[in-house]
Amino acid sequence: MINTDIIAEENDKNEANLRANYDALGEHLDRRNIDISHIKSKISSYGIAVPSWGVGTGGTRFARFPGTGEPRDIFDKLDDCGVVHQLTQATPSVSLHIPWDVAPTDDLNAKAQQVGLSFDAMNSNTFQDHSGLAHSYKFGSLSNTDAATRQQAIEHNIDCIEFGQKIGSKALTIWVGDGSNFPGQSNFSKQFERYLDSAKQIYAALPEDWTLLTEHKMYEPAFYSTVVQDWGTNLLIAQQMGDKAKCLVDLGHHAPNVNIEMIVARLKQFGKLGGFHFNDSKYGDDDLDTGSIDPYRLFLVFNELVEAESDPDFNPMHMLDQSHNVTDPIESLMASAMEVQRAYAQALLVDRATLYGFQDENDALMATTTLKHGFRTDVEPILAMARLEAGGAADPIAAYRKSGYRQKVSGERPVVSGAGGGIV
Ligand code: RM4
Ligand code: MN
Ligand code: MN
Repeated sequence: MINTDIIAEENDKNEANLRANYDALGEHLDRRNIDISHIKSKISSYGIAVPSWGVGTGGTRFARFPGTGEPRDIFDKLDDCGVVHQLTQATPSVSLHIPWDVAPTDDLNAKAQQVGLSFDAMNSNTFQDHSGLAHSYKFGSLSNTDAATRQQAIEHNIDCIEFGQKIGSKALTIWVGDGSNFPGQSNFSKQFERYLDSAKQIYAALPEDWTLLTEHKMYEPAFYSTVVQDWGTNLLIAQQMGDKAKCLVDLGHHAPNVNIEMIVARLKQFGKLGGFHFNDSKYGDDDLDTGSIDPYRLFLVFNELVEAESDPDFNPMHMLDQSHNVTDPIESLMASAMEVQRAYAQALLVDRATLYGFQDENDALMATTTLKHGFRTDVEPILAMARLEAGGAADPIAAYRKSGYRQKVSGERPVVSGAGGGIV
C-alpha cells in the first residue's frame, strides 16, 4: 500500500487550490439550483469493481510487452487493486476470474481484508482450456456439441458459485467465446438450444440472493457467429432463465456506432439490466481505458442510469473491464474509475424537469442543449474533494508516481516473459 504520509504531503500541495475551485463550482451550481454537497455525497458513496486481470499488462493477439513489477498471482493483484482503491476511494471491490485467481478462500478473505477490499461478481472463464481438464473448449463450452464438454463447463460454473459464496460474492458473470468461424459450421438454433439448456442448469444452482449475469459480445474469438452476440439474444437468455438472471452490457461488445445508451434504456425498462463492464473502444472490443475515446457516450449511459436511480429495485453492478497494453495498469484503472465517477456526476447535474419539458414540446435543440449542459460542466473539484475527504489522494496519479510503488514492487516481482500473444 502507499505510505499515508506521501498521500498527506501531496494533498497538502493541492488543498488550497482545490478548496477554492470547489467553492467556485459550488456557487456556480447554486445558481443552477444544484446543491454541490448532494452531488459530492453521491460520488462518495459510488463504487466500481476492478477486474483482477486488469492489473496485469495486457496484450494483443500479436504480442504482449510486459510491464515492470507485474503481479505474479492473485495476492499481488489484490495488493495492486488495494492501491487503486486507496488513492481513488472509488474501487472497493474486485471481480475474480476462475481459474486464473484460484487460491485458498481463507487466504483470499484475509488478504482482501488487509488491503480494504471485498469481492464482486465471479467470472467463469470457459473461453480457454484450463490445465488438467478432460475436455477442450476449442469448439465451445456451454454450447459444445459434445455433452461431456458441456457438462464440464456447467460444473465449472457451479464451482465458481461455490467458490464465490466463500468470499462474499453475490453474482456469477458468464461470458462464453462459443460461436463459429465459418457459415455452415454450426447450426444457430441447435447451438443456442444447447447453450440455454446448460445455462438453465447453472441457474438452478444459483443461491437465492445471487444474480446470474450473462454478457453478450458481437465477435471474437469466434469471427463469423457468436452464440450470445447481441443484447437481443442476451435478453432472451435472461427471460428464459428467470428473475435472478439479467444482462450485462460491456461497452466494447457492440458494432461501431451502435446506440449503447438506448440498449441500456431498453434493458432498464424491462428490469433486465444487471450490470456493466466499462471500457472504451474505437473499433471493436478494444478494451481501452474508460472515457479515453468517447466520454460523451459514457455520459449518455450514465444519463440513463440516473433516470432510474430512484427505483429501489434498480441496482446494476458496475465493473471496469479493460486491458492495459501501453500504460501502468494501476494508473489506467485509477484514471478510468475517475472517468466513470465524472460521467455519473455530470449526469446528476442534468436539469431533468426542464429536459422533459423540452422533450414534450419537441424542442430538439433546447432538449439536447439541456442534456449537454451537464456534460459541459467541469466536475473535477467534486471528485477530488470526495477523494480528499475519504482519505484518498486529490490527485491519485501524482501521488502514485511520487510513492514509487511500481519501482518498489519491481524489486520483489521478477519480469514475466513477454513471449506470445494473449489478453493477459
Ligand atoms: C471478454 C469479456 C469478459 C472478460 C474477458 C477477459 O471479452 O469482456 O468480460 O472477462 O474478455
Ligand atoms: Mn467484459
Ligand atoms: Mn471484452
